[in-house]
Amino acid sequence: MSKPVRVAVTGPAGQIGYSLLIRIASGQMFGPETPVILQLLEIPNEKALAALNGVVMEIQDCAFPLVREIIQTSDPMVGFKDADWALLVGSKPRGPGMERADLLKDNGAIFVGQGKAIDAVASADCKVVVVGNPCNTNAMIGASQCKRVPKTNWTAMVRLDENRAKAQLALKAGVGVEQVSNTFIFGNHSPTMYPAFPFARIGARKATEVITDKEWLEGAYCETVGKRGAAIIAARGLSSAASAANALTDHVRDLNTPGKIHSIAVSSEGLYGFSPNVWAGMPVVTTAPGKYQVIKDFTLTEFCKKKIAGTNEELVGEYETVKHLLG
Ligand code: NAX
Repeated sequence: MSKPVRVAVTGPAGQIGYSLLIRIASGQMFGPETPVILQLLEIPNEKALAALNGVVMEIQDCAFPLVREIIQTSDPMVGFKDADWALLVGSKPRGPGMERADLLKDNGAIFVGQGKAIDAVASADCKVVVVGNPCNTNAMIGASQCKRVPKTNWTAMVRLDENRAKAQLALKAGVGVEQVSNTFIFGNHSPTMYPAFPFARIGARKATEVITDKEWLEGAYCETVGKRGAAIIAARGLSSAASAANALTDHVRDLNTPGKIHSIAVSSEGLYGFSPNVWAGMPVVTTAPGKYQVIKDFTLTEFCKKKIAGTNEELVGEYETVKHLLG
């Protein structure tokens, strides 16, 4: 057994939290040999804290052997104390009549506070994953507050989009998902994202050689992946939760597994035609546990450039709305 990993989770009483905590506690995220200390940070609201207490009772009732301790708090300085990983799931949902810009500003303020708290009390090498939307821009805001924790330790989650992209290609080709690889997501976690099918592979072949219906790839495929979240809300009456928790488990596990090739949203540094100001989904390879490098050598087709320009425009708009919050 290795040393316990301290995992801070925000929004643990929410929908995603409910599925996520079981995955962490059972060993699916950090492996069957790694004990965990759960540091659960909710808002100081009676209902949310009571719901969190119920979730904690359920984790206790699972009698997971890897769980060493569970901390429940509404104080970020306690929630993030010495955290090795901080999974920032909690955020304010978009209310009726609320403009996207207001959502960006309200959530931006949350990530200013959490970024400062992480920098003050988390482990100096804490890995931070942002799920709460708008996740790309929230990660940019949070990372900008940090002087001690490196910016490259902050990532945002586009893995749910990658998994959706993979599943849609497998369905169309009539193969198992295990045959599909390199389904990279470029850009924002929003309908403007680009699931870059020209780089995808099905078995040993390019996906575009197996699926030759260009109109479907450029049209229905991109649209289905981009609008999958809305389709789930329409069908279920609630947003994606179990699949989001699963994707976060994949994100963290692959980021801890050297050699894994996957998509995460990071500071773009101007790569692939993105503005250097924005945080964008990119293909990366994990180089060491928790460390990655962006894969820079994919050649963009004209269609790729057009799609990246579209999602970049939206990200630049988000940056302009929140730039006064950057540290
Ligand atoms: P819920 O509304 O069910 O739960 C959110 C929880 O966060 C609540 O318990 C709330 O009290 C808590 N919370 C709010 N502000 C907080 C703060 N400052 N500190 C700590 N806790 C706080 O939402 P849920 O369905 O769990 O979704 C959570 C977030 O994930 C949303 O922003 C959602 O948009 C986002 N998603 C992101 C995805 C991605 O791929 N990046 C996909 C799934 C999901 O839509």
